[in-house]
Amino acid sequence: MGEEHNNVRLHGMWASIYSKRVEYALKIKGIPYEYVEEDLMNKSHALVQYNPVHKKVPIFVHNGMPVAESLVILEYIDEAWPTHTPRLLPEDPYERAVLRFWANYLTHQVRSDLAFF
Ligand SMILES: N[C@@H](CCC(=O)N[C@@H](CS)C(=O)NCC(=O)O)C(=O)O
Repeated sequence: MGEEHNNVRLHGMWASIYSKRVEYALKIKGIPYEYVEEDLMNKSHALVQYNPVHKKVPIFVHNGMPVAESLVILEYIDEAWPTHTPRLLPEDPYERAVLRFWANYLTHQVRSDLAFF
């Protein structure tokens, strides 16, 4: 897919570590994007429409197609922009599995440590 056909928008929230994950990934890979700050006390129609299951940020919208869940988004970015280095996930399947384990562990740890964020 050519760069000129990429319309990338990120719906996030300034204090969300999950949103930050995706912001950093886009910056590290040099992918231009539009950022939409969400008020989680007054969620936008777009947020609810794009993530009807969880209604949470981050939501990544690529050419009108929404992707939810920060770790899923990171993998999507790596796969959709394969020539943009560095790669976010290792090539080696075992190393990818180890990374996924620790990413999941941290996600669940943070979730139990911080009730709201
Ligand atoms: N597992 C999700 C967690 C996302 C999440 O918890 N987002 C929070 C902000 S940090 C949110 O949108 N909360 C709004 C709500 O729970 O209504 C991910 O990794 O993207």
